[in-house]
Amino acid sequence: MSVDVNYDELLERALKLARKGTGFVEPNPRVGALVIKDGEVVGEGWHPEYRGPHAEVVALEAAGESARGADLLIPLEPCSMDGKTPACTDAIIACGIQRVLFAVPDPGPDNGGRARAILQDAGIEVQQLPASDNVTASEVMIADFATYVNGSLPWVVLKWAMSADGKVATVTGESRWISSDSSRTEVHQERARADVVMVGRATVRTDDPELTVRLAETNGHVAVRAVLDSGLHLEPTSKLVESAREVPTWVFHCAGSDAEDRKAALEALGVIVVRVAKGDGGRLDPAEALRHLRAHGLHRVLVEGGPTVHGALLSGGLADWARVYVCPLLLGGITAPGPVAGSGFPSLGDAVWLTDLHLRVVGENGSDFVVEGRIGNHRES
Ligand code: AOF
Ligand code: ZN
Repeated sequence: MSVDVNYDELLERALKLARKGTGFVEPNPRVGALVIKDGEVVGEGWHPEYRGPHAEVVALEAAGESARGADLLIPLEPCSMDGKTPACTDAIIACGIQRVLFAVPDPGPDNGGRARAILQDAGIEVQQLPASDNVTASEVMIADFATYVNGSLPWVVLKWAMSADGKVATVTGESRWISSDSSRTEVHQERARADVVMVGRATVRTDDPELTVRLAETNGHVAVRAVLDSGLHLEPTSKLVESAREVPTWVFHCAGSDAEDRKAALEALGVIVVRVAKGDGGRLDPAEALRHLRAHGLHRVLVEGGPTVHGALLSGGLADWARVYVCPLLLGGITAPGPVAGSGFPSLGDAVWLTDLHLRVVGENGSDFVVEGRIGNHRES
């Protein structure tokens, strides 16, 4: 049966699905996929989260037996190498897809341009969709990923919880339980998704956090815990150090030879100590610490404070995404800290803006608000 199918409209639908992964999949690309048979969508899916299944696989599973002889439409060329998940080309071939239509070639050095030959060898027709507004929208959708795969830094997510008057602690420094139980569960899910959970040394001193996943499924994944500690003064009695043999714990510092004893003491307890160069104000250069993480295959970093670390990462242009929990309480006090320290951005023209904004309410009773978005330099027009 020959049916007139508007693939550009279907691409728009795939992009809409892809957008559902925003904030959860990066630095991987947002991808949506449709399985189409006789002009009807018989399966659809999207890449739901970092380390989760690729969109193609979700859509093919949704289609089940109907995938045999069907078209698969995706904004991005399918992957053809085993990575965090098996190659999608294998799944496409195994399901009996007849034709693959995609909008944009993969911009990465591993997968870029490989799928066509593999699929064609298996007797599958491959078509790149002709230029259109939705093809351009597909390019925009994967632009961050394209920059990312060819760069050397990990994707950095800043997360904080603050009162409705913008404070992360009271005037006396109490800070632990500002957000609701539901928000805390979300944070554990975010830790389970991250390759690295990072804090500054001041946060270890004040909160003594464990930074492990206790309120969410991990599927066996364990994130590295990283501490930025310019002077290498991390307390050997902190929970992080005490559990360093069970959970990988890395400390970045830029101290000199006077830190040798402290370094040896931490290493004896199982901490990985990494020296990086000095940056602004005699503190460690956070870019070097981040590059070190990426060089070790760690791509998604969740930063859980405190204000000094947030300030340093924002000033250095090193933060990509902010997830802010706004909680319905007021803490007051001019000296109560806000979430971002450092020297600030002197004029409104220098402000850092969040774009691609997402707003939601967390918890069944609507206890906290989440404001999240891409950290950029310009106001979204
Ligand atoms: C995704 N989600 O839905 C699709 C992707 O990081 P890996 O090993 O899971 O694989 C990343 C590669 O897979 C990368 O080249 C990307 O363009 C391709 N497709 N990635 O994260 C998806 N379809
Ligand atoms: Zn894939």
